Parts: sequence; C-alpha cells; structure tokens
Amino acid sequence: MPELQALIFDVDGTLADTERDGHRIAFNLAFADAGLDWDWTVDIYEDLLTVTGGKERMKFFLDKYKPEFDEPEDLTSYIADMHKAKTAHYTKLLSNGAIPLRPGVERLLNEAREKGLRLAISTTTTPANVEALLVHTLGKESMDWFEVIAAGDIVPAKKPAPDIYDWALDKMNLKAENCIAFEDSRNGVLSSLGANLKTIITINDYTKDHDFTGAAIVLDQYGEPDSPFNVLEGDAHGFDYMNIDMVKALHSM
Ligand code: XBP
Ligand code: MG
Repeated sequence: MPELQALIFDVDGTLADTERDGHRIAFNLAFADAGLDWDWTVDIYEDLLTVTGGKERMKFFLDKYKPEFDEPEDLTSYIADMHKAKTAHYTKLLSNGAIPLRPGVERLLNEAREKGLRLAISTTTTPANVEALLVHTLGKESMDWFEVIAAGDIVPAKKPAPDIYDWALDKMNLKAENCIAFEDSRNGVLSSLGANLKTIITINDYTKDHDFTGAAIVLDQYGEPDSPFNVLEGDAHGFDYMNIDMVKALHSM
C-alpha cells in the first residue's frame, strides 16, 4: 500500500468560499473602474465559473453575453489590464478580512504539519490571491507551510487539465499515489483525477450539483469535532469530521 506523504489543496471554494463574495465582487469593481456597466450577478457568475481563470472567464463573458461589445484592437492586453485591477481589488478585500477559511481547514492543516505530512497548493487563481488569503487568515508564516504553491499562469492549460497537479507533483518529486487532493468543483476533480490523485471533495453553493464521479468522498464541509460534516457520496469510514486518520483511510481505499 503506498504511503500517504502529501496533501495538495485547491484554493477557491476549497480553502475558502471565495467566489461569490470575493472574486465576483472584485471583477465587478474592476469593470466599474474601467467605466463598464457589466454586472456579474450571483446567477450569471455560476455560468461563468464553468471557465477557470479570471482572464479566460472575462473573454468567455464577452463572447457569450456581450457579442455587441466594440472590442479594443488588443483585446488580450485590455483583459490583462482589467484583470490586474481585479486582483488588486480582490487582495484588498481579503486584507479587510472579507473571507474566512472554511470550517476545519486550519485544524486539518495544523494536524497535517504536526504529523509530518507535506503540503502543497494547486490552483487556477493568481499567486497574489493565494498569498493574500493565507496571510490574512493563517498569518504570514503560513506561506512557508506549503512546499509548493502551483498557481495561475504557471501552466498554460488550466483546470480541468491535469497540468497544474502534474506540475506540483513534479516539483515535489512525488508520485500521485503518495498524495491526495482536496477540491470543490467539477473542473477541479477532473484536473486532480487526470493527474491520478485520489480526491476529497467539499462542495459549496456553486458546486453542490456538480458531477463528482471518481471522487473518494463528497462532503458538505470538513467539519469540526463539535459540528460534523454531512456525507453526500461515499463512505466516511465511521468518521464525522475530517482529520488525518480519515484522510489516510480514504487514501488507502
Ligand atoms: C479558481 C478559478 C480562478 C478564480 C479567479 O478555480 O478558476 O479563476 O475564480 O481567480 P479553482 P483569477 O478553484 O478550480 O482553482 O481571477 O486570479 O483567475
Ligand atoms: Mg476550486
């Protein structure tokens, strides 16, 4: 049986519920800065989330929702500039404490570190966003808890492609069989399964109806000792909140 050596976490939707009240708001603020009346409502954003990557998502929005938009000559840099403004808004929101970590995340990370497991991040979001979330929830030193932070444009093919997980595994010099991934979305689980990683899912409002075929388990949250998770799919092996013993049990399945 391969030994569990590392936990690899997605960020958006997994470590924290960042999309609806974080990224979405920041996109809208950047549009307003640019004098655009585009409004990414909670409902429209659900559709937009089918595309990972903020720049890619803006392009998809233009194509689908604003076909009449008079595109600037260099659309790629127009979008890149607006995305920079979005990142500035997003990191500022986080620095004001707008988004907490999800239940059980801090406890699970601490237990993993105490037990000598290696940690990594594999995400589509911009590196500055990962740093802002970690620093403003767990403190500056938490940046060092993660041996590898695989993020953003580091690989050209974003999730659902497996590339970002493959990149992290390669950097850590680990085989997929010695790791487990933590995700929240269909695109995320396609990416982690594509890299041959067993995957633990916690859903959120935007992903609760996604197809998680192939996941080791689907939960509503990691839970805490005094506030158990609900199992949506799979076998919790008798546990009622996520801890390292449960992660090991799921990994050995
Ligand atoms: C996250 C994303 C990102 C964020 C926005 O997906 O797709 O694009 O929504 O961040 P996952 P950026 O959780 O699967 O990694 O604007 O920095 O791209
Ligand atoms: Mg995610």
